[in-house]
Amino acid sequence: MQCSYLHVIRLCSTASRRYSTTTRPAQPADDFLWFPRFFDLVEQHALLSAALRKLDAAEPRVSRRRRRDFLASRRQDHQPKVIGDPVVENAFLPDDLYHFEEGHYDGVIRRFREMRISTWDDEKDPVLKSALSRLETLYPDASRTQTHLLHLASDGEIHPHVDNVGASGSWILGVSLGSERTLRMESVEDDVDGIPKHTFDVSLSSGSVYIQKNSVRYNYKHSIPYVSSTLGERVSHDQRVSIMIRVRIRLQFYVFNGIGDLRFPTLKDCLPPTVSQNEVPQVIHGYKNTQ
Ligand SMILES: O=C(O)CCC(=O)C(=O)O
Repeated sequence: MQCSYLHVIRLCSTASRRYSTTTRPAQPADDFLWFPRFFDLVEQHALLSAALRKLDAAEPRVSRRRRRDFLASRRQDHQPKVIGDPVVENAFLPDDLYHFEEGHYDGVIRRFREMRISTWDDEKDPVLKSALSRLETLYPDASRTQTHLLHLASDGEIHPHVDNVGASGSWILGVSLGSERTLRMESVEDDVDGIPKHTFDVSLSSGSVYIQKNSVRYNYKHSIPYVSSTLGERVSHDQRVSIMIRVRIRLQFYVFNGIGDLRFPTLKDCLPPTVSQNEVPQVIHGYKNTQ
């Protein structure tokens, strides 16, 4: 498949607070990659169904029963299951049939389900298998990774944060499936008015992939706002699932002190050498391990 790759769309200089496509912030261009149409519809369906199956299986029995009853009544109403549905969002059931959590334990995410996975149940599905292998070709390096699934409700949102620097390494890849949302990136560094010095927005349509690494991963907060228009009006969304792949922190971060004793790493040890202490992100967010 033809895979175009662009760095960013809509960059914003906070000097004017006006969005422009010409103002480039100091560093992110090489450290933010965006593949707007990486997966075709067939691959999106395979990835989304596999992700929903995983998330559904982890829910309380009562939620699973409600979904089964809903699907049975839909069959009785002779509503056909749509095969090869071109609308990926049709894979979702109504919001109230999922057990969305109201708030993340650190307050960053609202109205969501999430889980960490180590395997896919449908690994023999040839479409899923080839989609996952193609995705691997985008990984910035061959280090070990960890995978999270995150399902946002139609009214779900993610507040600005930098992913826990003690929990994963220098790059984060996100696959978007379902409703299109906006990813907002804003520099940790503020200008004199306390407003992020640099921001840019990226449109996350279904089948797109983005990667934030190095300077962007450590020096930019990311968010998925509920209000996504640049003019501030509310735009209605449907549900969205993201598959988040993170590189693991390497064990070399375990350090020895001067007399050779092993000690556990501190936050400072986990930062790459290029990130100085005054650039340590203010907002730290980590995942609850649900598996
Ligand atoms: O869903 C996304 O693309 C972003 C998820 C996110 O912010 C996170 O997992 O920390």
